[in-house]
Amino acid sequence: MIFNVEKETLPRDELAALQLTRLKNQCERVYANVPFYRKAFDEIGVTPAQISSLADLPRLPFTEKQDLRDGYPYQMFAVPKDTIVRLHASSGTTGKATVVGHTQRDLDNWAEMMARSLAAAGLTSLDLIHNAFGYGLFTGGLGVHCGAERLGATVIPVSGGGTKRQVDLLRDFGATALTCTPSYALYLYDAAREAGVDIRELPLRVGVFGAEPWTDEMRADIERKLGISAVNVYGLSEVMGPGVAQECAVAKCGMHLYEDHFLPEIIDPVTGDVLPPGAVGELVLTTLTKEAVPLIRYRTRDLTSLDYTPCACGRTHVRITRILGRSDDMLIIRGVNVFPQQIEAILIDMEGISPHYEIEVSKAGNLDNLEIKVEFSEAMFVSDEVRHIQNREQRLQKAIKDYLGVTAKVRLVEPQSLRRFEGKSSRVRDLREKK
Ligand code: DLL
Repeated sequence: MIFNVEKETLPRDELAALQLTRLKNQCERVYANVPFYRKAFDEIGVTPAQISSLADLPRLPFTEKQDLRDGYPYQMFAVPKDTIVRLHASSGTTGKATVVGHTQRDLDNWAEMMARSLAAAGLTSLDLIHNAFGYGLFTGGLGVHCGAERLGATVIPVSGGGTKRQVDLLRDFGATALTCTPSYALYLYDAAREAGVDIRELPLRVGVFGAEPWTDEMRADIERKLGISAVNVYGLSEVMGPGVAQECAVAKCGMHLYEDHFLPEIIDPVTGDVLPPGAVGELVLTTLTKEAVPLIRYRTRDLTSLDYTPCACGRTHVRITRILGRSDDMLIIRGVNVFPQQIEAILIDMEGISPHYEIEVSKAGNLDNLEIKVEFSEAMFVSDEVRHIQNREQRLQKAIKDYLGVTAKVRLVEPQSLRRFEGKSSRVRDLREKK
């Protein structure tokens, strides 16, 4: 079902006209109300009045996460504080938090986009949504919650944590949809098995997963284990939260980005040049309707590409392909660029291996050392002999060498021995000194 047929299937020329009107308006507003933008526009000698076509977008300045940190807490706000009705913040791994405010209209738009997303995932007002994204400053919980209510579905605000209890709730309440990180879906599966609950026998039929990178192989694994259809939801707190882009259940081929609210570009992360459709690079987003904290050309650091080919679902909005990683997550191992998702795809493809892994990069003398620990599955643990384990380790090492061109030491470890995550997973440890 398409939640907002008018907006989600707008012919592309009408969409472009709407975007231009909104872009001009956003530029006027940030120039008038946010000193950071007035200075940035002045420095490159552009005034909002000079923007006469969408092709002018690359002339505008970028906004970086650091700019939001520097403006902590309220300097990027474009509206008086008394019109802010909610604050969210992302803690980030380094440095200060970034604080994002929302006006009532911002929250209304967000709820609508999230409702569009849940509908695109195949949900309706008849569904019961077990929302295991964390509630709080993190945008996942409340973002999905308000979207579910806007759809008219029943939302169960479980939040993160208390995994045993979550299994009971899934079984007793009979949720038809699960929303959480993909790694937590697998964690729930393990916990359910331990409790003797087979999720496949429950009414659960749809999973909407996001907030961290995952692969098609992981999707297949989750769909098989939980007996559901799993789709991808994308978003980031600086720009809004979950529901910036959503994969449709019809095609499962990239995530429709709500272009009536966001203008996407793909740039070369090193030069900043705009890349053509289809090229992989960093996603840059300009908000078109945000009132409280509008952002011009925000560098997300997420690597993806834009797909403008028509989609079987009938939505006209561009699709971003699955996030391949973050430009700042890329590991350079003996000169070779490697993304953790590439390693994950190889691991999950091998039979007898569970999707739980850890990547550690260290220095041995001057050389980079890559070690991957991955759990073998319960079934293999019970049945396998030591020599089979060694054989699998060697096969994985060879596959990694063949596909990625790096030498890795792979160690298969016992089921349940690696860390589990209730929110976003963190599977990479880089112990090398940063220059
Ligand atoms: O993670 C918002 C969100 C909540 C999205 C729930 C989806 C579901 P932040 O904490 O600000 O916001 O983190 C944003 O998470 O820049 C990506 O690097 C990553 N991310 C989000 N969704 C996906 C996804 C939320 N579907 C950062 N695939 C983003 C890969 C994702 N990475």
